[in-house]
Amino acid sequence: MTAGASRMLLEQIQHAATSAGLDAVGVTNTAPFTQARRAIDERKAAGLHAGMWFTYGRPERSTTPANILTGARSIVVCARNYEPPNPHTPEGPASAAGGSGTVAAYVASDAYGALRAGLERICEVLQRSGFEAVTVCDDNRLVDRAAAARAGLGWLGRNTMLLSRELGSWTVLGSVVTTAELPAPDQAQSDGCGTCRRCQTACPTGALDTAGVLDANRCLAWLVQAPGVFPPEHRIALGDRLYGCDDCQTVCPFNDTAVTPARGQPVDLGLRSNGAARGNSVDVAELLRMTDDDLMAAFGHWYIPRRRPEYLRRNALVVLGNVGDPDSPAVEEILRRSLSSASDVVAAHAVWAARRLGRDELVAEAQSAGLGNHDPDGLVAAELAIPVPRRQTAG
Ligand code: B12
Ligand code: SF4
Ligand code: SF4
Repeated sequence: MTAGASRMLLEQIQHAATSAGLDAVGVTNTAPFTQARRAIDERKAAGLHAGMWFTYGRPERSTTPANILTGARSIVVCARNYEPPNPHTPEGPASAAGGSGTVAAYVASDAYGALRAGLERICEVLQRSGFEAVTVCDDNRLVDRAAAARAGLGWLGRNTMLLSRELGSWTVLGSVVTTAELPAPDQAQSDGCGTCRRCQTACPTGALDTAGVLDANRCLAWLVQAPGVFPPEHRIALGDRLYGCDDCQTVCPFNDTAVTPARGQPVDLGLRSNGAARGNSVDVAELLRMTDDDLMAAFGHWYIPRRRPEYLRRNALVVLGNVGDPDSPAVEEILRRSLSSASDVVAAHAVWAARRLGRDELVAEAQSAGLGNHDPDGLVAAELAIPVPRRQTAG
């Protein structure tokens, strides 16, 4: 392809991206992402990946884009902005007795759906011109942030987010890998963080104590998605977060000035049909009353470890302990029901929630009724053995 034809094709791509509502587009080559590879290897060696698979599973694959498509020459990388979280969520079930759980902003809007649709449009443009093209978005085959940084969409901040002066970090990222050779000048942006450390200070668990290196063992965004017991030492820090965490972004000064296009109402992700969730708030008591089928119908599009509803109930019980009304009959009913659950994960976290709310008598009653009789992995016994600081409630 001549340089002129290649530039014209890029213009068509940019036009397709803009008309599909994408907010930034850049191009990079398909050379391996060696710095990302090194970072993954180092984090794995230090155990900072906490057993996560994703891009950590096969680092050689996720950092070698040429493997995605035979003959690949370029990567078109795109960003799609989404609405930042509204801390006050006026429409949310804030007065719910069980408390209101918050959901990260990227979940409360369908940013990935819009991004994927835009990437498909770019694929069509390339394919019409006779090139092969595949989309890769939040996929284990590519390190999205490293690709975006190399394509000039921003720099990697101390919170590890891809950060742009224009868009901030409320973006999701995706790429089109293609056999077309597109102009890809070196346009990596310089670090804009300067002397700022706000994200590191704001992280409730110290997961960013080393700048630019995330310790997943302490990151709440991972812990709500990880299988097993929620680490007791991070339960109070979880606060009201049911799914995801936005703290290291809400404090970022570049997000104060970012251009966030108004895109109308948050998308109904099927959460509202049952009344349990509105905007980015979820009524945790109502969630805990749901059957497995209802819970998966409402929240099954989230990453729930091993597709087991007990893990979302686990998160909800920690939130209930942190923000629920200890005197509410509805909370009492949920605690009783959860303490008698056939799931050892649910029963174990119900022990913590009841004690955190100062309702130790419910635990004692449940023990008389057989709590812990089915405890193959000793989860309930372990909970009963640990001290739980009672939450101080007003009045
Ligand atoms: C695994 C994963 C996670 C894990 C681990 C995240 C992590 N930091 O590794 C968990 C579950 C914790 C997670 C959480 C979130 N995630 Co996530 N996640 C991914 C995934 C699948 C892979 C990330 C990866 O490859 N990590 C490997 C490490 C080595 O990469 P890195 O963290 O970017 O590391 C770079 C920096 O550390 C930098 N660096 C190294 N040393 C230093 C030193 C200094 C001083 C500095 C400044 C930088 C620096 O270089 C490294 C290599 O490039 C990607 C999708 C994908 N396929 O890429 C989405 C992705 C990164 N996640 C995304 C999002 C939206 C989130 C959340 C905001 C969701 C939420 N609200 O809960 C949080 C943010 C938490 C955070 N601060 O990162 C977006 C990020 C978009 C953006 N603008 O950056 C992505 C790209 C998904 C997507 N396609 O849009 N995520
Ligand atoms: S997502 Fe939350 S817990 Fe994870 S690094 Fe950011 S502030 Fe810390
Ligand atoms: S809060 Fe400050 S240090 Fe952290 S990513 Fe934003 S600008 Fe960089």
